[in-house]
Amino acid sequence: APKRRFTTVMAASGAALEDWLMNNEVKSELSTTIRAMFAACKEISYKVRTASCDKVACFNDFGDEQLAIDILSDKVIFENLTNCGTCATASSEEVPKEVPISENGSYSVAFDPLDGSSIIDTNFSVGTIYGIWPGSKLTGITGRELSASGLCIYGPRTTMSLAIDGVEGAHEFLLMDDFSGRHGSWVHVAEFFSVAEGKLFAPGNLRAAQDNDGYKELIDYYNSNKYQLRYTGGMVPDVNQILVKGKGVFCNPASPTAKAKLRVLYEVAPIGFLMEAGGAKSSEGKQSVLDIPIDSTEVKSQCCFGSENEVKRFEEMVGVPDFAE
Ligand code: P6P
Repeated sequence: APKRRFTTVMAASGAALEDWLMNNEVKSELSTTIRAMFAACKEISYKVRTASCDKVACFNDFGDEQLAIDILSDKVIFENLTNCGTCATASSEEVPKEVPISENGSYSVAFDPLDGSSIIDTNFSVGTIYGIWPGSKLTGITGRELSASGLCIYGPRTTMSLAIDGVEGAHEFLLMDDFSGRHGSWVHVAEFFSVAEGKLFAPGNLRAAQDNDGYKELIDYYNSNKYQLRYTGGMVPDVNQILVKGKGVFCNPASPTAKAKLRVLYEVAPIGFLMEAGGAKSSEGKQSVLDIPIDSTEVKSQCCFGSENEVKRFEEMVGVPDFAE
């Protein structure tokens, strides 16, 4: 497991985000977009801990009931990206926004501002997921073309897991926070290059096992081989644990009555890019999730992320049922 370099949240000894981006020779326009996402997530980290998580009796463009914090998080990200000259944005909370094409914008960002917000009231960890693509298109693309992707985890600590095309590994940054929501700074504290075999499993969409025999057999295999169950229902911490622990498997399969619910643009592709950069494998049942054509912002897919053997087991036992959307 990676050696962490911080003793307390206020005394991390890693490189500051800006220095780390420069040391890794990240192109300035990509660096600007990445830093905008870090700034937005820092603000959301504060708001998640202070804003109301009441339902606001309104629904997003996809019919999901929204919480005040959903809308707040979406707004914070959009504002930070607009200020940094992004070409286009697409949020899982609303129909794609085509921001005015900025004269110096080179990237477009798709994001799920607060994934798992339905479990905020239980005080479970939630997160932000984002993918940064070159150019101004957010459809007619695949995860293979990603320039960068990240996961921010709002848990007991706020951390960001980030992968950048051309920079080896997945990287963890800690928000060294004075908890004022204004003065915290991001420092690099760990890097991940491999996901080994290990008996930790996070089985999503469990109801799909009722009419997906392959999935039922896979769950039976995990149980009879004494795997550790580690599942909260929040995709961000549930997949991030596999990077940090360097082992295990997360899956969210489909069935005729429990269709694929995770969206490729906002969740599956950015997470696949990050996990594969961190040494994991990914699959939608027969191929890497990075090869799924993103023909619309709403394309959904089953997915699996984990060590090579665990992903292979998923492909052999679950595969791509003909009903998977
Ligand atoms: P299930 C949360 O709403 C979410 O989109 C993901 O964060 C999470 O992995 C999934 O749904 C949970 O789905 O069917 O396992 O409860």
